[in-house]
Amino acid sequence: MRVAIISDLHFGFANTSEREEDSFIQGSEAIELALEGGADLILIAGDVFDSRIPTQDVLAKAMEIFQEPLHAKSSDIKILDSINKKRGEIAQAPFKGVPVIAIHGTHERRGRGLTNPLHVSEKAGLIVHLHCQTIVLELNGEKLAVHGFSGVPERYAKDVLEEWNPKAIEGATNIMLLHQNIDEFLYTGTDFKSLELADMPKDFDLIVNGHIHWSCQAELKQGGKFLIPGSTIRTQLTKQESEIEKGIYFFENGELEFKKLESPRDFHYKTIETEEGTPSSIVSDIESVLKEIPKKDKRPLVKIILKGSLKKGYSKTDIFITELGEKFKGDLILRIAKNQLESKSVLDRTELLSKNVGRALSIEERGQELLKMHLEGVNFVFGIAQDELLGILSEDSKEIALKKIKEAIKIG
Ligand SMILES: [Mn+2]
Repeated sequence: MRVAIISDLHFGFANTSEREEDSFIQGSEAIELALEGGADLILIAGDVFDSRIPTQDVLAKAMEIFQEPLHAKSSDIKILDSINKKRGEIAQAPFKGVPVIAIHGTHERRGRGLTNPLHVSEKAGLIVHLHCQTIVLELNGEKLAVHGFSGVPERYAKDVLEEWNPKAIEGATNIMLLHQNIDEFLYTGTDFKSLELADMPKDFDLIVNGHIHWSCQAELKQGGKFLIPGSTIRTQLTKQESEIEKGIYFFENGELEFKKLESPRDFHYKTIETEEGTPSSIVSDIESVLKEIPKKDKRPLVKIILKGSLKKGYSKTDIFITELGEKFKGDLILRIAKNQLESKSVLDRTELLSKNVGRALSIEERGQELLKMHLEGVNFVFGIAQDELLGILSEDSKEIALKKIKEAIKIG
């Protein structure tokens, strides 16, 4: 059985910006590569959508992409069995073509009982969605068990995984999908323990983790391979992202094979060091770097990191980034980071108050940090998880959030 593995498509990422079509173009290429590459089955390890409530336009575009595997030549995969998911709950339409099985990630996760966009896609008959569930498939006498562990708040990941306790199905190839932080691949610390490779269940042939956007692999001590496929789109313009290629994987006969995506924009990550620089000297340094970037039909992404110090009397706001962006708009998409530039200006000192400078946090993590900071300020005793509270707040249900906080205070 030839299995295609994709992750973190982030449909709808950078909506209403110059990159708004990228997630669809790259996601669509990923699905096409899987089909052209002869996949019998497509697995997606979460963050299919960039938001928990995508707009109808985003939903429609994603659904159009998911029509492709439905119309592909049937791979004749049969469902043999399922665990924690009733047969009647499994969408049948995907099995008329090349089935797509997906878990939801951090970006799609909603509060308990609320419908996320993967539930919607499943109800529409486009995909099979798994959360703490297993589906056992068969093709030409070969058995494959897919175990899905959708994204859960990091601090509960270990407990939820232990409670679910997935077991490898005997006589089958076993693949697990999850979408969490994994300690060994984290560069910034968290105040709680993430899952580690040692926490992965044993006797699995392959464990696929989404969430982390750059691809890497490891051999598990308890046996089996561990794969992070990486995202199909660059959502964070980090140095690491500039050093890797975007693509999908195939898993067949125990071997992994990488296929590169051709549609992603080139991404250049450049650091400019300056000592006692003036805004005009810095702008001319930036311009000379930008002039060296090869032109492409698809405008490359360029991230410039300014480091060093500004001459006394100048503020970072004197460096006119918008004008530079305008000037090079036809050739590239420019992002400039000034937060590593030292300034003696009082105005800029306020930026140092931002605790998160230099830390690669997702928007959700930033939200959680902020919420935590504020709640600590009022001596709030946690009877309710911040993650849950943030989830409720981001759904705009202030009344429910207040009710939960009041309940929590009573318990506390
Ligand atoms: Mn992601």
